[in-house]
Amino acid sequence: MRILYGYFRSSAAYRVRIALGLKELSYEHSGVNLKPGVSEHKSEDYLKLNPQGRVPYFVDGDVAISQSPAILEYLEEAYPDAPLLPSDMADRAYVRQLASLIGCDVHPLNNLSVLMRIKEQFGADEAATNAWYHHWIIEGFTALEAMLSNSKHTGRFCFGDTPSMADVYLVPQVWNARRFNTPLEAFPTILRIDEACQALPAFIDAAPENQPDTPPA
Ligand SMILES: N[C@@H](CCC(=O)N[C@@H](CS)C(=O)NCC(=O)O)C(=O)O
Repeated sequence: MRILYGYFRSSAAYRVRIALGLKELSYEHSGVNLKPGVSEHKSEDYLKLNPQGRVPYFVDGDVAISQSPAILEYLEEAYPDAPLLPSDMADRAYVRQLASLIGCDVHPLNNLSVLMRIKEQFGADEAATNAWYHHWIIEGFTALEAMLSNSKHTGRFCFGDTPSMADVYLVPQVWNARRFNTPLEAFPTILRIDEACQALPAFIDAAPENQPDTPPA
């Protein structure tokens, strides 16, 4: 039995949902409400599962792990069909480079707990918090756009014409950037790839607006 503990708006859980969809792996959804004031991720029960108090947390039979990069690598090894990494070692490193730019250098700075911390510790108001958010997205996407627009590997997707781990990281970050009204016109390659992904069922099914815990509009 597979269970994904996640939150509709969590980019890290969104990555895992996309990968599960691309690999056509069924799973049960367990909603963990991160909304300030509700904070189910800090509840005693959830902390027993994941002491870090973050989502996603993934269970696959006897395997139980947190951290989306670890979950994605696990899925890739355990379920190699519909591979998300290329067969060539150097190509795999390239795809991981794109994914890491987002997963290590953009997303952690714009996480809920970081945004709340700059409000609490430095008194950042909404405008300052948004400026912080936009800064890190624009810095990361500027580099990513340069990599993608100059690479021979770029096709319909980040690497060739089938979705890879890089697209799994990219699409949730673009969704999140739009949520915070980040200007994205300077990133045509990123937007083109995002659009190509949005046409695929795995990406549509994984979208925040299509989750069981999505609040009604
Ligand atoms: N590096 C972790 C990051 C997980 C993470 O920060 N998840 C966010 C949602 S995207 C979260 O649970 N935030 C709760 C908090 O910051 O308090 C991963 O990729 O799984």
